[in-house]
Amino acid sequence: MESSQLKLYVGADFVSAFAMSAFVALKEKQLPFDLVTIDLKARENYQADYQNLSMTCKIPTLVHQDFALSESSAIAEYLDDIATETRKLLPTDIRLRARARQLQAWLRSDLLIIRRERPADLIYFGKKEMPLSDEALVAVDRLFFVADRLLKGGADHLFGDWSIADTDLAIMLNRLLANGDHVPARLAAYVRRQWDRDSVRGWMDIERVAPVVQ
Ligand SMILES: N[C@@H](CCC(=O)N[C@@H](CS)C(=O)NCC(=O)O)C(=O)O
Repeated sequence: MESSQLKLYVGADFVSAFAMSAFVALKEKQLPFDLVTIDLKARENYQADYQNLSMTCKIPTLVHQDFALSESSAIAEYLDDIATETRKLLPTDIRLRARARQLQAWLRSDLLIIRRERPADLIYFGKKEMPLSDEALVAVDRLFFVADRLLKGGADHLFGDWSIADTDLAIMLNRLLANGDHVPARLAAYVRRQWDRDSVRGWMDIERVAPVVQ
């Protein structure tokens, strides 16, 4: 495919879990792309130019030639559709692919309390001293149950070969692990394996400026 016109719009702070997922997807597909930053604090994402691209005013947005697409999981599916010659981001087996989509949808629509109490920026800029609330602990238990059920004993990945759902799950688990919260050893090892991937290292290696604490 002709990928020279791929652009990925991400937040200028490079902390969004969704931007990371789209970035990792492009890297795993080995597609060259330009990274374009949007200053979310300056509300650049609400300016007309970006709204016209994204519709939703959210990052990430992928631009491919004259087509713009937001929503990180939709971006991964689109990349699999346009670049068939490189590694698949989602499993090829119909049921495993459905399961991967189930997990992706759940991670994006539920567990908001974990996202609130353990925001992704702590992965880069240090810990939150606040203990998890009782409500968050219930969500954490459910997260561990789902992860434990899907990650078969001894398996490196959720669905046989690596898939983008591995990155999405590892990001959610790393909100806890990076903060020093308890994560079962097997799941902690899984997160570290995911963090060892070149695609994830590529994201982690981006230079970030820590926010000024007021
Ligand atoms: N479900 C979307 C979530 C995207 C999202 O919430 N992006 C946040 C950054 S983490 C954003 O653009 N926030 C800016 C704003 O709402 O003003 C996805 O998976 O891409």
